[in-house]
Amino acid sequence: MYTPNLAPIPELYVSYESAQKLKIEAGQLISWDLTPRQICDLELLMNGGFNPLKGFLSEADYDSVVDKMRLADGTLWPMPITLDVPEAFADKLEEGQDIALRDQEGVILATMTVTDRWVPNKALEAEKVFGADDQAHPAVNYLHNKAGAVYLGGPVTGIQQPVHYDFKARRDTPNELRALFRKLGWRKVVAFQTRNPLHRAHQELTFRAAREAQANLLIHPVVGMTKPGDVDHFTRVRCYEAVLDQYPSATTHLSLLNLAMRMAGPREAVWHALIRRNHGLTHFIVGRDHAGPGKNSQGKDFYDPYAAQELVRQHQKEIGIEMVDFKQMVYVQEKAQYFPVDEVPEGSTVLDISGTELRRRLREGLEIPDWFSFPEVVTELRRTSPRRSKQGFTVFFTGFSGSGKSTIANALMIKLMEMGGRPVTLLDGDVVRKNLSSELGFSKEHRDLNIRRIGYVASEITKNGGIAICAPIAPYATTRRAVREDIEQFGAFLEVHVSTSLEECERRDRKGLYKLAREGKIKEFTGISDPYDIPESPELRLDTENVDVDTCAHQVILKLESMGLIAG
Ligand code: PPS
Repeated sequence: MYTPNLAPIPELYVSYESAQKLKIEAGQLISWDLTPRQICDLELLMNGGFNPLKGFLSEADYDSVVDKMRLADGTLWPMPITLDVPEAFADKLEEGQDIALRDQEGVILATMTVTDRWVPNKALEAEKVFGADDQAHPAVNYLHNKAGAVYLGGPVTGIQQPVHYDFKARRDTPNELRALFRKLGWRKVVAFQTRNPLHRAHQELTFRAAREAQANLLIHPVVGMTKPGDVDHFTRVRCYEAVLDQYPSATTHLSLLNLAMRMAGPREAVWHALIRRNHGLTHFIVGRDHAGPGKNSQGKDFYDPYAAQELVRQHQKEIGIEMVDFKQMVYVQEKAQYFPVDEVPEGSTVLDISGTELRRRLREGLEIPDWFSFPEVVTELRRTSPRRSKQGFTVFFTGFSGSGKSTIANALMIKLMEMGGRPVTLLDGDVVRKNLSSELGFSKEHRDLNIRRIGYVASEITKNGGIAICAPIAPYATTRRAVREDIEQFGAFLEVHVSTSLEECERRDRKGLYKLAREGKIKEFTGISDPYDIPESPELRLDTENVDVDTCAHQVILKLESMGLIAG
């Protein structure tokens, strides 16, 4: 049943000569600049990783995939692969029209014939595909806050692969892997999917899986998009390379997969298995909580930790790949060895370090024991995650005009400069509007643009080890969240709600703007004629009434200390 068919899989690329011609013709077409996630999807569509898909899903396929994990013709396919665009772009198109798909530098990667265009029911997609319309789920958050309002569907004609400048030698298309397995005579190969660095528990799990299946091993980490907050793929690949010589080289291969994960647990596991089948694998490891997104907004797991195994088990025949399932691996002290949690000898001492605990230890520069990981991996991780007191961070003040944001932000900046150690930059609302956003007004669209610009600058400062202090009104919760996500990839984000009431701000009316707003002479004025979403759970809420500026700024310093961001 699982004997591999290693014949080449269909790709969507045209020949080199046709591609050269098509590229010139496609220059005349309306073009869509693909988002990072769409580039990942397109690469796997074109190289056969998403076989049997021939393009972005049509409406009928989408409806069927969302509803029952199958294309309209009944073929198993659990994940909607859709080309989301803003309404304004979709309005320019006619059905049947060809468009060019470009990467972020403008290179034409493919053309697509737009056969379908529709407005999806995103809440339904969230419920059905991800199990809940809860924005604590990264893919649901993406769906509602990043993805365009309209989906386009239609067949894709591949012109060229997306360009990668990193780890070129470690990237293989499905057909390259199939050819490699043919060449090596590997008839059985088990894939290990991962988005984390490899520690000893993973190594033991992969050894056991290969032994159990009597198969060769493909370490097949995802380097496209993973869960926000994960260790970046550059660091991870250096970690994988560091432990590769712990594996028997004659039976192990490391290959990188440019997949954009959705963290959809059970459905994602079925999808991963299909992708691995397309890459010529015969076996696939599914562990505990495969592609789990973490906790929902009620603090509970989105999926049962073994639901993914169950769903893959039900479909493995149809997929044509055999699942190798594993319980969580834990370290048994007395045996100095790893065991699946259900095989631990009775009465023994079990040790484990969770992902959260590992991140804490790295952040705080604490010991990471040898039984847990390899010294080379720990060194690599420490290089990219210096302890918190050495990392950059952003303090983001939000509140009404005249609430005191700028004054407190200024005081905080001076205090931090007095302490020294890291460069401090203040991105004050008014100052940013003069220098970065002078052409913008106060519509929702313009405010969002303004805040995203501030977020972008702050994320660059944070990435490079500095302190960014931002002090705009930032009235919209979704925009604040997006900025938080951008920044948290690189360092801590401290949201400070300056909670001075509207009445108090209006009473102070330091710039005389509230009077003008009441008179209707300033339109769209926050709190008067424009909304303000009160932050639900900021890291700090400052009440400025009857508290002086110095005390407010000091409260921020204390909070930063408690978060380990500045040495006490
Ligand atoms: S936003 O919503 O975050 O983009 O606003 P921000 O960039 O912080 O700019 C706010 C400052 O602009 C002045 N101003 C207005 N604020 C709110 N609504 C309207 N319509 C408006 N028009 C001008 C106001 O002085 C704000 O300064 P602060 O420092 O917040 O008092």
